[in-house]
Amino acid sequence: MKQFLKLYTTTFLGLFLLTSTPLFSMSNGYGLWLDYTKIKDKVVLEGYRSQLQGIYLEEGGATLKVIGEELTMGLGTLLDTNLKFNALGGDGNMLIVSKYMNLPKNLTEKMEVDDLKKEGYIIKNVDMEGGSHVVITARDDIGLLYGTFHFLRLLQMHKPLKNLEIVESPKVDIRMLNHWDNLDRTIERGYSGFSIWNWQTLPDYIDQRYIDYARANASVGINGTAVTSVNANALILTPHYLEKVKALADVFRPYGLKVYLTARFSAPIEIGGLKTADPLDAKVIQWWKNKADEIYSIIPDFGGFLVKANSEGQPGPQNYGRTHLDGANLLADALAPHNGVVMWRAFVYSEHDPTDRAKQAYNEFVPDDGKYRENVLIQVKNGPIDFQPREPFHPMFGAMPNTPLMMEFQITKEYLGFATHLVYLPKLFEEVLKSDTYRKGKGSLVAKVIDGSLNHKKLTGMAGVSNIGTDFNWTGHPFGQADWYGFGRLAWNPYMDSKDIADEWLRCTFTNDEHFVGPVKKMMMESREAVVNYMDPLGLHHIFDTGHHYGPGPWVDNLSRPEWNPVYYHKADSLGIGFDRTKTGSDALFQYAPEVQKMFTDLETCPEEYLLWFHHVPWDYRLKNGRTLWDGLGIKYQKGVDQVREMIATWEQMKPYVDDLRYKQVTMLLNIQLKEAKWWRDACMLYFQTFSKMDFPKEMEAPEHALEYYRSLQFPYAPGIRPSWN
Ligand code: GCV
Repeated sequence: MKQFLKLYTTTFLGLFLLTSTPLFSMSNGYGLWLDYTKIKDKVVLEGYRSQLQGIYLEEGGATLKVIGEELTMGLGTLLDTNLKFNALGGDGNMLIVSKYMNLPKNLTEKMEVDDLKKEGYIIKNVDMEGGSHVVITARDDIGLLYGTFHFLRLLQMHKPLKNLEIVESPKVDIRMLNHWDNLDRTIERGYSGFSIWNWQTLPDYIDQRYIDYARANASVGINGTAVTSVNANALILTPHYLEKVKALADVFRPYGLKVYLTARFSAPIEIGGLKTADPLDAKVIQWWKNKADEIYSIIPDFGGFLVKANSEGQPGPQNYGRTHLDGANLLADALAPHNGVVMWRAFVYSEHDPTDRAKQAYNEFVPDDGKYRENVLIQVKNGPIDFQPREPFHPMFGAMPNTPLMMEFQITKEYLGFATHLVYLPKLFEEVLKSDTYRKGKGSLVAKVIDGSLNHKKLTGMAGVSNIGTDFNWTGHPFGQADWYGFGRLAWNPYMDSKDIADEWLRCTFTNDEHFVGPVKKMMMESREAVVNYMDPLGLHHIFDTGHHYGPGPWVDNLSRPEWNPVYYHKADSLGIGFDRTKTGSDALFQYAPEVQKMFTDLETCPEEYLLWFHHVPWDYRLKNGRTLWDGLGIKYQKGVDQVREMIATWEQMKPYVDDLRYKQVTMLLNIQLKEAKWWRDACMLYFQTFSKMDFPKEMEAPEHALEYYRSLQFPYAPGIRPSWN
């Protein structure tokens, strides 16, 4: 970690002069969850020192070298000692890191490798003559690297090594970040600075950040990255840029991180000089084939293409009267000889389609189930609209048994308070993954679609839209790191409990002190419900202010496309509020399995979290607690505000356990969050009151301003918006 600090000291000297506490002498967040510090607990430290007296590391290429460096740095700092790298066979308790086939026979005999898959690993304590060893073994180098990170995490968390027996294999093949980074270094929906990819100085200048980025991803098992935005620029596919991408791929390779690119569908015209991008045109077909060959000649382990087509103005096959199927298969054929994949996004909706936006993706894709090439994955957002604080799971999950469907989560908080709100996203991710699609009876969880087990899919994947930028601590909010970390852990194993992930992250990032871990973990776990309460309670959705999505805008009704207007989603009127998606309304519910339809259709069984997502309900409708819908809405908004107050109270108690810098940062951010939670409550309730004409419930605090004040707020420079949308 020291070298990172040194590197950034110079850059931040200016900042240092402005602050009373020198940034480079304290934990500033750059080291993420990998900021190994010396173990202070003497008993734990001595235990580890006697258990780890030397290291045997098999010889090998670049990944083995990375493992050696990580162990030297990690163990050197955690145990405050310089462990020697020894040959096998001496006396003493050793850490042995070696691929299975290279272990001596007396050790292989003790390893159960039948279940061990590609990239998987075993960490096992083996007592033998000569010592009690900890063995990290795998089938491949990357498995050893992942095992090494897991092993170091055990030490960071003060876990016992005695009798250790861990067998881990990833449940999902492609575990990747999607960067919505533009070539000019702005980031669509990015709130943590600019893009970390400096295209101007690549390929000659390798920023230390690229290496640290790869290392951080490897530490949680992320093995892919699409470095450019889905609103793609065709230039990334030109030789000039491919050389730069190659430089990144070379840095990432030892860490098991593959590069993917976003492919602009009209690239054959824009950079290829063709007159058309029609997917059935012979010249277009040849152009993509040549392009794929060219990319692989430069980057032999290139992952493939990620494509947004015919969505929000992006070009696509439908411009030529063709289908998504035609487009996806065109690119798949070009990549297939090189084992590349196409991730074709299902986030499509059209202003020319008057049906409920929530229904459009399913209608476009499901009829072609089974017709996609084997190397195509359809990438589906977790819910049918767009990364709202809460959405029901996307009806496509489970509805295409003959096509690999991969998950797209959003790690950056476009609709969850940007990088200023503390909202622990793995809780949201877990809720989606554990949702039951009922497609093959009870227990057909979304997680089973994603890991391929529901329909025996060979190719599987999970993507997360990155929240990473040039901010010193990568993610702006110190707790945003937990979302990156948690995404990686869930992509590795979609059945993990988000609470366990929070526990790991807190211990590795801050401290093992239970006085800290307990309350802060509770705060993180409750933070997701808090944001739902103060933004979108009871199934409300997409009532954000225009374009930038910063703050409330339930009144917006003047955008060119109907489905871009919040009024389209809440449908408040004098009778009530909510989107009727039952048979009497858009019938979007029809797209779910009968059991799910039934549950959401019946007001008795529809969970209140989804009430206004599926139903238009009268203002005086009685909720399960006997209160009217109107009162219930106000009570939820108030609860969200109160929950943020509780978060602040919790954090105030944490001062003794956190470094000064992060303590202050989180304190300031929580206060912004409180201010904005009140803003949401007041703006939404005042606006909805113009329809309900009812008094606020007694539990709700009086709004601070009149509705007109909230309606007048403008934020022309709110971050993260595409310049053309401003
Ligand atoms: C990259 C939403 C966002 C857009 C984003 C789009 C997508 O509409 O607001 O910024 O574009 O989703 O996922 O393609």
